[in-house]
Amino acid sequence: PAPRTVLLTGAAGGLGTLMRGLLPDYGYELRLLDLRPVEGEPDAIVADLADREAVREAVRGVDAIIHLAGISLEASFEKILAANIEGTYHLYEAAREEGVGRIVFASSNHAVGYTPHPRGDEPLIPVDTPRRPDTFYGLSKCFGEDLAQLYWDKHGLETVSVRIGSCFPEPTSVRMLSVWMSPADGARLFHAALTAEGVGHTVVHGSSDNTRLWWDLTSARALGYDPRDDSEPFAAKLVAEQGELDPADPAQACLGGHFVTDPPVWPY
Ligand code: NAI
Ligand code: 15L
Repeated sequence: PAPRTVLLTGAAGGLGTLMRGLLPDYGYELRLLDLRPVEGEPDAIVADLADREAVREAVRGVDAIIHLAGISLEASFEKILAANIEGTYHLYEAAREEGVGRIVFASSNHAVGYTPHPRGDEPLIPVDTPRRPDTFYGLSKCFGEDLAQLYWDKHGLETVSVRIGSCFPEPTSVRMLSVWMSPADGARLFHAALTAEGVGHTVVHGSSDNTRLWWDLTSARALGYDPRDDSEPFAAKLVAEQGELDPADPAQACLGGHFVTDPPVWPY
């Protein structure tokens, strides 16, 4: 049966807030969790993924989980380790112990951020492109995807890992024209990931059907995802302001954009 009660971790964050607004229209009852209180949601569970007891209680009785909680940008290895690596492990353990059947995992383009983006007629980036994390953050998403594979193979716990591009109300850079996922398409993709049958562990690219698309959406469409949006209406203004991407600039040549060149955060 299709999942009805869904735990949304990271519910206070940007994407969590967008999805809290959109997913109830698909018939889901959301249980919310975040480290921070969720505005306007007094019943939301305020807990750290480090707290295994709280995480186990939070997953008890839900049909599925959308796992968004964690550090969403580059940070020190220690912080990424606690929130994204250990935190995701705690969530998977809790889901296994409580018999939750499926997790939709918010992976990221930064798991493969060093992949050069296609130019001209070059082929789209396939979903099985080799891992090329561009940060400790991206590396934690590689870990999450591998954890998901392990829990499928060993425990029969299903996951759809969504390598999200940029999910914000509007694209704000020329790069984002290629990787943008409109919030409405995000909700469509999460709904497809929750309801498609027999996903095992499936990796999909998470974006709208953008004119300037860099990656292949075949595995997402195979779940039943039917994107409706395209960033192109935002293109003229952004290109006029920022210019077209310069492939000779390392910060503009790869899928991960400036994440590949941003100063390291490790604490030297
Ligand atoms: P965000 O930073 O706005 O939200 C993340 C939320 O997780 C925050 O509310 C934070 O309090 C919570 N959190 C952090 N550590 C936690 C912990 N230890 N225990 C419990 N909660 C904790 O990030 P955003 O943009 O909403 O992204 C959500 C997820 O989607 C993240 O996992 C991010 O890596 C992933 N993602 C988002 C993209 C986007 O375009 N928004 C692109 C690619 C991936
Ligand atoms: C991500 O993984 C981040 O969580 C988000 O804030 C954006 O930076 C996005 O990638 C992106 O690549 O634009």
